[in-house]
Amino acid sequence: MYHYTKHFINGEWVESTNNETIDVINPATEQKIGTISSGTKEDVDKAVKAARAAFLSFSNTTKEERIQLLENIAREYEKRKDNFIKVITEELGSPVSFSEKTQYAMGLNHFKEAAKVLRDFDFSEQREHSYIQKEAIGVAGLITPWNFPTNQVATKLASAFAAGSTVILKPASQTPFAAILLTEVLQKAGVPNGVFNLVNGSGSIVGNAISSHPDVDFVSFTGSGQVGTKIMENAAQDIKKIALELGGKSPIVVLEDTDVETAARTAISNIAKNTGQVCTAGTRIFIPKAMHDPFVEKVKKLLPEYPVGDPKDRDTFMGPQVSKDQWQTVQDYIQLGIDNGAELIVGGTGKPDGLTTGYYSKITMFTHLDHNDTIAQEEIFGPVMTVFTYDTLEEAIELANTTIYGLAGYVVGKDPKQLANVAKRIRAGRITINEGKADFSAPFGGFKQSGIGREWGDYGIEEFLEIKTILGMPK
Ligand code: TAP
Repeated sequence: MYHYTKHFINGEWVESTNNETIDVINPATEQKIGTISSGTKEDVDKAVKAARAAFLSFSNTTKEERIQLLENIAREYEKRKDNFIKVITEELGSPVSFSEKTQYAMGLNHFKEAAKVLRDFDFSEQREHSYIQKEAIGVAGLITPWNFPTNQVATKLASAFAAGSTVILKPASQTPFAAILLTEVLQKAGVPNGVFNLVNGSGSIVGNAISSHPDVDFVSFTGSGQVGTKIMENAAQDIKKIALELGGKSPIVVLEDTDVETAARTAISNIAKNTGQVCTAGTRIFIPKAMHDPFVEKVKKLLPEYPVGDPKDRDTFMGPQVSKDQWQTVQDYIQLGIDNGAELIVGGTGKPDGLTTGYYSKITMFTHLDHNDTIAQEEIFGPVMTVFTYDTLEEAIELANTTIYGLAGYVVGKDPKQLANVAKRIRAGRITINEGKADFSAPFGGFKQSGIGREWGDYGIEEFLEIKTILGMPK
């Protein structure tokens, strides 16, 4: 049982100003695995004060000192590999193989990448008549979701530290323990007192206190559009800079030269990965009309190769939803699809056979529905896909772009010209062609209602910087 009733402020674990706690549930067992403190506005005030006091010295550290710090963090993180995998599997229900290859690895890569990028990063530039200086933005508030507990936190921390900003982190209260383990990593790596502060608690209290705090200079948020709007409203009161990484309803465009097995595997793995709780998941697939029936048959045939079940089992491909609420949300969307007359290819409501305990959903695909239907337009954040056919690529691209979101997109096929053409025309921040190797130096973020700003690599560092122009600078 994990029991953390303290917050990490100014380099030490301190008592919360509130005795109340929040229970954390393992979604695979439905059992309580621990508690965290339900922090308050006063706890946030203390953390902001510590971050402000540490800012002057930390923002004046050299680039080399911060590279060293990021490398120390990566080293300490690696030492705790097994602990990270265990904790993420327990609190999120992420299958152990996914916790290792993706969840754990992504967190590590952000620290390594920031150290690498920093070596060639220029914080100043001499122009003919001006000197341009980039300097740390100040105190940053980081508010993160539960779906990638180390990735979401690490990308923000790595960029903040690389820039020289100090932070207050509020992780999602459903998955707080990976962030607590990360706090141990940062302590051991020698992050100076006050540079990193952690306040646990609910979004409506702690998150709200951070985004409305007059002494927080920048808020970097990842999560839902509704909360993103609230953060924008709060930030507007004192013209605080914000970066928002919100939801998506990403398209997968399948070209006619694609073999049907590739199309079916791309579809299933996209929605089943992390139980569909992925902001970049491709959830609307567009396939040539002639491919529809073979695609449906192939999906049915391949589905047993993607087992749903106990996250501790190495062979499990898909675990449970993160919580009972999230499970209910997914069920409601599936029921809505059925009620509106969409046809089920696989899946449906209820739990998969034999899984009575745990918040498990079925991998679900719908076909023969209208692209304007709610389940084709709203982010479900579960293993649910909608299938559409097209006659011409023009039609596919137009429908792919008919969404309020613009986070990601996928193109699957062989013809290089068509692949590049479709990739360039999807209005979204990250397009993947076929397998598309991961690149932690490439910017991550969305168009339209998928967000504002970019994370990862040098673009991520830029978010934590202010730009100053000096005219008449003595040379
Ligand atoms: P959110 O409610 O947006 O939660 C994300 C983070 O914001 C959590 O740390 C949350 O705290 C905090 N928060 C909640 N209310 C806040 C407020 N008023 N002010 C400041 N911070 C606040 O997302 P969720 O409930 O976890 O998931 C709901 C939906 O959001 C999902 O179904 C999915 O569509 C979307 N979502 C998107 C993403 C990405 S990566 N784009 C990630 C997760 C969820 P607590 O949860 O601790 O209260």
